[in-house]
Amino acid sequence: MTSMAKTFPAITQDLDARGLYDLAAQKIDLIHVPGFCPQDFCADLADAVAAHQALEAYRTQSALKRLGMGFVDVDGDPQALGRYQAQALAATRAVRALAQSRLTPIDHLRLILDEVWPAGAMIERIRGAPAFVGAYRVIEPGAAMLPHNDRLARMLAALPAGAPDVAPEGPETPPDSCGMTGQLAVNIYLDMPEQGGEIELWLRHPTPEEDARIGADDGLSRETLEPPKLVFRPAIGDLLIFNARLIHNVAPGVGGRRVSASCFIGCRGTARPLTVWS
Ligand SMILES: O=C(O)CCC(=O)C(=O)O
Ligand SMILES: [Fe+2]
Repeated sequence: MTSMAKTFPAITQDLDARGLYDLAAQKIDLIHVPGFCPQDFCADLADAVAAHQALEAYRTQSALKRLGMGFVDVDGDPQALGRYQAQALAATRAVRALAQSRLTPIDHLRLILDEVWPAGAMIERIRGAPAFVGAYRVIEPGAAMLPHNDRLARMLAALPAGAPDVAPEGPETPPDSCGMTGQLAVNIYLDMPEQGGEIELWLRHPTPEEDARIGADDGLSRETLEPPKLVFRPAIGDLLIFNARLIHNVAPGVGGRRVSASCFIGCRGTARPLTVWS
């Protein structure tokens, strides 16, 4: 039998269990669903998010503004964890209210995950309380982000010890301290700048030293890294899912704002539900 070489880049348009599993297992590089959110709805939501009074800068990366406190903003601070947990469900519902009873792209995704994954999908519980899901980001033109990866176990480890989040389980890769074998990042693009704003994927894990630096400094200096392996420019309305544990970045935009709806997906193997949080 001849072995099939992995084509590069390996991008699927199928939002199904196989694609999600393969993305977590690094067998494919990207899930790309063109036109996931209708154009008119993207425009309405992008305007509503950008005009929202609660839109504020990320504590960790001030070049970004967001609606809804992401767990990244807890940043090892138990008081911030308390705020995150206290606001989680109200913030999830406040963002939903912007859609004026249309199904938000994040809610739509959550339904699909529950429908396609063998064990369904649910909200991640962080220290015993439901997480916030569905952060909206606005990146102004020229704003630079730092290459980074996203790993819930690293963020939880920055907090003082507490109850374990879930029992470890999962067959594909050794489960980490929160039982996860994979973390995926979801982004749905509601507005894109005229140029730039690409997602840059290095398609490799950070080294242990790089992972520690990301935890401390929120990202790596670009000069220390090789060029990204895959650069992808989404169109308005597209949904992208990539492996969040691998190094990634957003290229600065030119000529306009970049607005996206985002969340993470946690994978603990096919026998356990997927989980979602922001
Ligand atoms: O906005 C994007 O395209 C990706 C942002 C990001 O770093 C993430 O979703 O983890
Ligand atoms: Fe990220």
